[in-house]
Amino acid sequence: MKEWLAKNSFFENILYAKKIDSTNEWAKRYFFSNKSCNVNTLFLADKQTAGKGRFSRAWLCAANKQINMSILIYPKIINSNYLQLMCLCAALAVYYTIESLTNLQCEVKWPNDILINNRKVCGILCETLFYNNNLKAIIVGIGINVYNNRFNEAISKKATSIFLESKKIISKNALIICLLENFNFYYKKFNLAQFDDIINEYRSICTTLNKKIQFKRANKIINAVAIDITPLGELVVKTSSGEIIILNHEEIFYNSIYNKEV
Ligand code: BT5
Repeated sequence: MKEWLAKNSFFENILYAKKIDSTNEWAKRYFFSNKSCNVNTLFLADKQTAGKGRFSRAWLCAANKQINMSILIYPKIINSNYLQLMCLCAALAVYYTIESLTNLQCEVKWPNDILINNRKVCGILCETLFYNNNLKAIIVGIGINVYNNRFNEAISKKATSIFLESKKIISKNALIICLLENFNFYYKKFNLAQFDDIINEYRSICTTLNKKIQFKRANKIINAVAIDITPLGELVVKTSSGEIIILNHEEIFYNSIYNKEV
């Protein structure tokens, strides 16, 4: 696969580990020890011992069952305002990859959770990398549950895998190759500043739109309806008191019960 990727993807550099703490942390360390290199690099690991989610949460990982990857990229247009758009590119790429290789119907929950039958099959974590106060690179971390047939109790009610949903063994390599092709497609659009195309496509697959949601603000739980996605990928919601609010990174919930996170 390494040879295929080197020839056919935009990665000049592909690194693989059997076991690592977190592919995002590995990419970060790599960036800081190769500051002048500017080479798009793909990090893949069979197991993560300290996978990270958003807001310092844990991403749980069973050895060899999941795709754990981080993409270290140096976009032509580099600006923190567009970080969310890059996450949406990754969500689009994962969505089309799972749908095309499995025929499963996925949902994209804003901003970048991929769900099947209301359970999370993939999480995405994008991080910015600064050097000398300048934003230099972005890490797009993608975790996909592929072969898991059970989950740790803490997440057993909200996680799923491609295997559990399809009862099929889909090759991880095939998924990774398709995912990189799809990501490259949206990444090219990003570098050409075709942001409207990205947002319009994202709007068409994001099932959060028109849904009743909840989020937390100043320790209060607010009920709202999701009404739009802004050109920068933020979520526009209308609260039950009629106020329009723009969310850019808050966690949102579909259920009326405010879930406790691990
Ligand atoms: C995410 O965070 O969904 C981003 C996860 C990104 C993981 C990838 S793996 C490769 C790369 N290297 C890393 O270290 N990270 C990235 P968040 O929205 O905060 O979701 C985390 C929450 O999802 C947890 O608090 C759990 O409730 C749940 N969770 C944890 N592990 C899970 C899993 N394997 N499958 C489904 N849900 C999980």
